[in-house]
Amino acid sequence: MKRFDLSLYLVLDPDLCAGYGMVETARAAVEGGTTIVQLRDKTGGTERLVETGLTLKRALAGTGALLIVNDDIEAACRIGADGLHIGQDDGDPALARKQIGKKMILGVSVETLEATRRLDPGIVDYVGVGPVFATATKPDHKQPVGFDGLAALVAASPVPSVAIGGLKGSHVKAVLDAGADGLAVVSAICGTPDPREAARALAILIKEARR
Ligand code: TZP
Ligand code: MG
Repeated sequence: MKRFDLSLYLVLDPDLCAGYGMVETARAAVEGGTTIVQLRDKTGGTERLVETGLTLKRALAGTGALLIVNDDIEAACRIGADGLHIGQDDGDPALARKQIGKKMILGVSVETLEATRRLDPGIVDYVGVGPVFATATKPDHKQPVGFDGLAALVAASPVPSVAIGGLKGSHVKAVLDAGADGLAVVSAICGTPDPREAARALAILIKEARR
């Protein structure tokens, strides 16, 4: 089994990162305690994703934080990312696994118990579970699952899980109590005036909740 830390998983959004840019936001967030950074940009196409991803990879080198690319297998491979994340509508995880090889981390989003139970732990390394709450960051999101739904999905998952959707500091304890291995956030870090401090505050809450 691969070893990685899902504790504080930052999903970058180009609009919400407009102030500092995605690379600076990620760098600051990692200084604050973010353990994984996902490059998620649905607007620019593969070439821009590769360009940003290569810059991000250099920025994160030596920090211990992992770089995951959303959706785009070609970009993930060309960047030499640590992982790929796909949703339920982004194709078959088994096919993605074949294309990215054995070493890369593969994450899959799940919203239902059926999809969670179908996961093959020989193929998928972690799940993103949610949305826990409704969020303006992803207007087309599925029905929110709440903390009870989160707990049920996490319990059904054969792989580690990270919760996503409308999460902020006040939710840390309930998310970890539901059994998730970490929190994935966009606006709670990207949309703040000080991403380093926002990440630091979340990382402290996560550490405290685990005591
Ligand atoms: N997938 C499900 S909800 C979501 C994604 C990418 C967006 C979460 O954004 P925020 O700002 O943390 O609510
Ligand atoms: Mg997707």
